[in-house]
Amino acid sequence: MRNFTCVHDIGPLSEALAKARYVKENPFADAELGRNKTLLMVFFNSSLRTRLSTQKAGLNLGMNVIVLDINHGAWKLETERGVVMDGDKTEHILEAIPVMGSYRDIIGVRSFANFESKEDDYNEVILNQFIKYSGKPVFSMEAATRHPLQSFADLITIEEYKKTAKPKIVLTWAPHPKSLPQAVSNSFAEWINQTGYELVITHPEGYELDPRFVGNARVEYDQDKALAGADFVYAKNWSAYKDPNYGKVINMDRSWTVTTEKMALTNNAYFMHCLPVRRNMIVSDDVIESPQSIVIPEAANRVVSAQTVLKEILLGLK
Ligand code: AN0
Ligand code: CP
Repeated sequence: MRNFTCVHDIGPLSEALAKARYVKENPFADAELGRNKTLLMVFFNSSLRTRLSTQKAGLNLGMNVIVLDINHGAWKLETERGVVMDGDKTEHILEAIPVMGSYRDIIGVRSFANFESKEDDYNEVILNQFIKYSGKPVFSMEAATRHPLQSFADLITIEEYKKTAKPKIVLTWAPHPKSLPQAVSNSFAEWINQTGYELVITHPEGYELDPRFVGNARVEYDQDKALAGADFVYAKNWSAYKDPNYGKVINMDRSWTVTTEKMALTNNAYFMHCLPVRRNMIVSDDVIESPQSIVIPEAANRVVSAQTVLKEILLGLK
């Protein structure tokens, strides 16, 4: 594997999950693989889990790790070609990317949708410039449309907790005061759609996701109906995808918050969320603190997904 930006880069999921299990059971088996190889992690946006788990994954593989926060300490970057740079941007991304490329062997990039142009966001303009101009393998640490390291960790977690061969998984929208990307939800749907598990996506009208990610999942506008019989409830907020409201919060209906009453409709489902989560907006204190909440093991599996991906990229360098 050279680049990792979506589910299709990892190969057959059964094999990827077997590799992840091996990594989880033998975290230091490949401590020589990354010797003298440098991992550079570039963040255009904040992070707690991705920052720590991906560094830990690189260190477990014996890599040297460098982290750069573009907006704290680096020069402000212009990303559009042809702009007269007489404003606050000091450096162009077209120089910055190959310079960064010259300092490392593998690069991870976090660059959220900025909601200024749906076309640029959905064409992954920033991530693709890294792929095109850095000359080195690139992996996504959440880009504009997907968060594949998260989805891989989510699926590893579902495999660990599922009680039936084909669990019912419900992705539910929940309210949030600020505009959030669709990336986590898009990506979750994209990965679960590859498994053959039952996927139901529920949200208020107006929050329809890009049909390319929804795929064959069932869309249900009644959250209670969607939750009936669920084995896993995956909560997430996202802003509107559909025009003319792209990137906007169009309602904050708190009747969509995942509460004990909502969880009672399910088949004693496990509760999942990628974190960070706003309590009592997305999920009640009671639900996130309940024994059915698996958000902490889910976050712990971020090391496993990152290490599995980095290992595959390192093997591809040989
Ligand atoms: C981000 C999002 O919704 O995409 C990152 C989640 C992993 N969340 C926030 O910005 C709060
Ligand atoms: N889930 C996740 O990616 O968290 P961070 O934004 O803290 O990295």
